[in-house]
Amino acid sequence: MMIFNMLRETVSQEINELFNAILEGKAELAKEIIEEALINKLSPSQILNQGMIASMAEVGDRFERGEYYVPEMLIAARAMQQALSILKPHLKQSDLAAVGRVVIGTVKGDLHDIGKNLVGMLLEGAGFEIRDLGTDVSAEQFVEAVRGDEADILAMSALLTTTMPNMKSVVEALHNAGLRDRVKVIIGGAPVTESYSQEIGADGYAPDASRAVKLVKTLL
Ligand code: B1M
Repeated sequence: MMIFNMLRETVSQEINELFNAILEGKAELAKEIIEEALINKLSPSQILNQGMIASMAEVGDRFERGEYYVPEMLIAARAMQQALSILKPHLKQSDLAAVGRVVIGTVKGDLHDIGKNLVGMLLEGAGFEIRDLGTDVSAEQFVEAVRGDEADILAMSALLTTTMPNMKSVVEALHNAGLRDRVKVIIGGAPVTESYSQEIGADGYAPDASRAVKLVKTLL
């Protein structure tokens, strides 16, 4: 019992330290803690969800309360990106040959890419071939990528209420290009909802990266 309690304390201490390292933008420290946590057999999903994603949510809350400004958000985001690169190999679930092609990007006007990268990483880990168009992707760029890559899935991310409507423009552009029936469209990101997905005629919405993988598998 005593050993079990000590183990639980170590786990929560490492998660807390990781949470704070990302919050304070300490990339090197965050990477070291992840390496240590993996050695101590913490699960990659626990590290990701409790230590990293929770920390970014706190960054957002501090920004809303006026305690953090854009530079602090940016520094925390950099720490998060670098820490993710350490975790990436551990998020892979299979080494299978590609089971489908996914074109992914963050919509026009939007520079947030951590959630989008995470979705891409987990899909790649599940055996999908990913073409990442990056951020601030126009409707024309999405359409051209679908046409050229013969993608099975078009995956769009938006983090701002002001850029979310650009998802609708992409669906319309696909219709206009005669490509809508050739590809399944999925959407996600903090302000996005299931009902918005239905409203714009997307094929599905996922609230997080692991459910995006499940959704893609279901759609294909
Ligand atoms: Co900005 N930002 N930001 N930001 N930022 C938010 C989104 C905000 C909610 C903060 C807040 O006020 N609480 C707010 C948006 C408000 C709104 O629209 N309602 C905001 C704002 C206002 C802004 C600026 C306008 C600030 C300014 O300049 N005054 C500006 C806009 C710039 C632009 O894009 N044009 C801005 C800038 C930035 C930075 C550049 C500094 C930085 C981004 C750096 C980067 O991404 N490389 C940043 C950050 C870091 C954030 C917060 C703090 C964290 C976002 C994040 O990475 N979360 C964010 C606050 C928050 O989200 N609570 C905030 C972690 C990530 C794993 O979660 O991306 O939600 P998320 O992804 C999730 C799910 O949403 C889902 O899966 C992931 C989890 O598994 N998901 C999908 C995401 N995409 C998906 C796609 C799918 C399926 C699921 O299928 C295709």
